[in-house]
Amino acid sequence: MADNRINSLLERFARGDRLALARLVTLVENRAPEADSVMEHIYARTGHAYVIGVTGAPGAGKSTLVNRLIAKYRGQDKLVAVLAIDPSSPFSGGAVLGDRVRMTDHYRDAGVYIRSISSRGHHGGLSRATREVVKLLDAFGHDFIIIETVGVGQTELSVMDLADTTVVVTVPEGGDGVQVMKAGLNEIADLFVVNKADRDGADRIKAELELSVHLRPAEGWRPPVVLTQAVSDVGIDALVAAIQRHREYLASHRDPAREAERRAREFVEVLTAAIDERATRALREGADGTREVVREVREGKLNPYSACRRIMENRMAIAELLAEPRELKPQR
Ligand SMILES: Nc1nc2c(ncn2[C@@H]2O[C@H](COP(=O)(O)OP(=O)(O)OP(=O)(O)O)[C@@H](O)[C@H]2O)c(=O)[nH]1
Ligand SMILES: [Mg+2]
Repeated sequence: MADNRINSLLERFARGDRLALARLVTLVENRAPEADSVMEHIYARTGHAYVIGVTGAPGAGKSTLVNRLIAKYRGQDKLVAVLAIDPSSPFSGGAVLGDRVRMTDHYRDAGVYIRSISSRGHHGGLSRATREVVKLLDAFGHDFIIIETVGVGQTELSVMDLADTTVVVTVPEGGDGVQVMKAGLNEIADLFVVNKADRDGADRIKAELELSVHLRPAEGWRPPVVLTQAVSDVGIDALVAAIQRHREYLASHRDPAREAERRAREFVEVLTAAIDERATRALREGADGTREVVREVREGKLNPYSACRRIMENRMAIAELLAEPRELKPQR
């Protein structure tokens, strides 16, 4: 039954049905039992999209800037998806768009897909959930995927690992350059934007950032600093050009060892999460080989370490922990 529903969603997804995309995103974000099969199914179609991360202090103008970027890429006939990491809505769970992205001008455009994802409540971690949603958006055929996240907090920032180009947005306000250094944003930046350049002090923070860039090794990529006024659509072409230059730099400096490492890490994460999920469910549902041990633990007769050893040393118990969920309940 469930399989039929998923198959029909996947078929519609392959035909470009945005409702099917939305359903699959929800399913993957919520770690539904079918999530891994969905990922397995769509994986071969990923690898096409370019991922841009946009981060910076609250209110720096990230969303305004993202709106402008969308307009530029739509002007090039590209398909664009935006994923807003929303720390302010722990309960929306991605089903409802957060207020912070509602301001967008592109709601009615079928070439733009906008989604918010809550930074809270992801058992397997926000960066994993985001990576999987990004892969879905990629497989769907988006050319650009823009991830907007507030640059405070490790959880929110962890998603910037997924970006090919990370744009750090600053403003001329007092000491923002120093804040950027403190938050470690300068280390992840491939590109700096000084937005609200209509205000005083933009040149000063630009100089500060350029100075910090010169502390980087000379042979690597040197993040450029771009002045923008997102509200008035000023400087956006320069930003698009800078992103393009970084993209070309990456293409001509590919690092196969790092790519291999990234793939291996992803695999370990997917596998350990699958083991974790299965084992947790089996223990909760009382798989045969573990029931007695769990009972003794609950009664305080067995400490968790001895209990763990007893399970680890029992191949049958391990096999039952990792069995297909449906195998747990014998059908009679
Ligand atoms: N003066 C000026 N104001 C700007 C500029 N760009 C954006 N703003 C304003 O800054 C405010 C915040 O803009 P947003 O785009 O919502 O900022 P944000 O970084 O996405 O905010 P959060 O998502 O809440 O962190 C809005 O009132 C914008 O109109 C700019 O270039 N100059
Ligand atoms: Mg915003």
